[in-house]
Amino acid sequence: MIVRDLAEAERTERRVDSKGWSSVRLLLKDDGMGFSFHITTIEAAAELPMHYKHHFESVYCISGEGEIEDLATGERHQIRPGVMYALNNNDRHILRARSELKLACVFNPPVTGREVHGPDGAYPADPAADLARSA
Ligand code: 9YT
Repeated sequence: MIVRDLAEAERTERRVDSKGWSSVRLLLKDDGMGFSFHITTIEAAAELPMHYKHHFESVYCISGEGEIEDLATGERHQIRPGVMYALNNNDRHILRARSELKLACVFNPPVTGREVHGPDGAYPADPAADLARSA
């Protein structure tokens, strides 16, 4: 069994800060669960274009208000506590925070540690995960 405390994890390398967001990665690839699990904070007024080309992500809103725009269709969905979105098509999107957002996020394949977005809005592919898929 794995038990971790968010407040403790926040004081370790599990906390990753980037422009407009920070994330505490409570579960990572090396935990062997097949997914990673993060508690992410998006700053109020942040506008984040993202495109997880190599990962599926599912996001549950714990607190705060914002919206997600699907860049393929232009559709905008309101984000508020209780709402979940899943990027099941590696969807290109923009996340806008009207107030600070607290989100619980799951990535498959799991992120390995310190990933932040590249200029294309993606996290790098895990070469080991690619090998496993093609085997
Ligand atoms: C919602 C989202 O994707 N925010 C960026 C950070 C990401 N959730 C992460 O790495 O935890």
